[in-house]
Amino acid sequence: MSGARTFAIDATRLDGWLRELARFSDAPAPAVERVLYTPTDLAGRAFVRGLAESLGLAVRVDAVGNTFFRLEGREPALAAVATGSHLDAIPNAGRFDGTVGVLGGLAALEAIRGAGITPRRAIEVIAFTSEEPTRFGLGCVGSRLMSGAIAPEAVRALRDAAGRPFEEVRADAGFVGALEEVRLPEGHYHAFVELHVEQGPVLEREGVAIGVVTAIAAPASYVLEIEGEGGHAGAVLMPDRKDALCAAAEIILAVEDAARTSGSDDTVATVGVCRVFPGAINGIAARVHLELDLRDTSLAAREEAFAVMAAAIERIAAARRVRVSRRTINEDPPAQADAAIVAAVEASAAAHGLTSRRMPSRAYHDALFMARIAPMGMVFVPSARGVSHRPDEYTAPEDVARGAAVLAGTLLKLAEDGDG
Ligand code: HGY
Ligand code: MN
Ligand code: MN
Repeated sequence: MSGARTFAIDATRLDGWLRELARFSDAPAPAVERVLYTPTDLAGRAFVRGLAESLGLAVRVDAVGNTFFRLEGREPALAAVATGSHLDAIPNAGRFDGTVGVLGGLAALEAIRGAGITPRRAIEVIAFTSEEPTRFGLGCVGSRLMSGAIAPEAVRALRDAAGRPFEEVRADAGFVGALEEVRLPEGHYHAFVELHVEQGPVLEREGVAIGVVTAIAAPASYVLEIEGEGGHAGAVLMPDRKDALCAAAEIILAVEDAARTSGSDDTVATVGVCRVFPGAINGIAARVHLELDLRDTSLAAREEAFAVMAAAIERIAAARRVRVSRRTINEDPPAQADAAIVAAVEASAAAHGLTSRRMPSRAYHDALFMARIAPMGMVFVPSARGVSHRPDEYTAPEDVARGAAVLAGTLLKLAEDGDG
């Protein structure tokens, strides 16, 4: 059976699932917010689990809540093919980021079953835990543990903004078992393919239906603590100040400048969190907490940009007589998609009569870590106006359905692969 097998996915029905899931949110519609291990997260997970069970899929949940929906194959002993994405959503997000990969995966399995096909290898849809960094400051905790990209000890050391330990929050959410059990051995999966909205403008701008991801950019993130001297906004004259917020402002602009002038179009840097202490209108800022997100498709270019930022931070700290301490949250290498999977996605797109183009993913995904234990690929569908991580994030139902159909053809091709 070649990747030429085509499928028709009911676009309205799949969009209905996405709309239903978007109702599980801690933000007023159209915004979606579903933060790890909150009651809303658990309710969203329960909705998706109910859907998967109604499709006749077997369900397994691991110690951190990674959830595996399995369509059994003709040869259960063979390594399965996997797909999937995430259900959690950052504050003020939309209803497509991550969810298209989980619900689109379920729709793909339903289409395969509906065609009366039992694939040679089992196919699993994974809903990964904590793809977003919102709760504990680190993204992809579920797939990092699965792939061995993080030690369980480092996860046990995570604290949320209220200072609550990961283990306590996990237990309260009802997930049990040792973190060590989450790890999957190399070869556990024959292949991993993630369906995701592009979260950028390229496919829409070029009028292309399917993005075939060739690589996932290398993400890094850091915390900067800036310590100056507080004081009375009226009594301390300008030359005598060590204003942590003015130093932060200069650092943020230096970060932006280093990204803009890095020489690589793919260098992106963002300071998305800035917390000021004491945060009083008539109090000079004593301390500022910044969080920096830095990426590039090239590790060398990212590291070079970071070195420029670090030097600028040092210079600014000395000139303003403030202390800046830095903590690295993560520094991950990029991941390359597997050539055979790239070809399988392209073949499936062509078989469905769809245009496709190769492209990098500038956002990170669980696929970035699954690439460490299995050959990886990704399927992109267009994002309207390139928007994501915003309530007006949108992908037309027909585009989502086309992505799910191409995913189904790709998964089936891989599931018929021979060998181990
Ligand atoms: O930030 C990212 O790239 C992903 O959306 N978590
Ligand atoms: Mn996201
Ligand atoms: Mn995502």
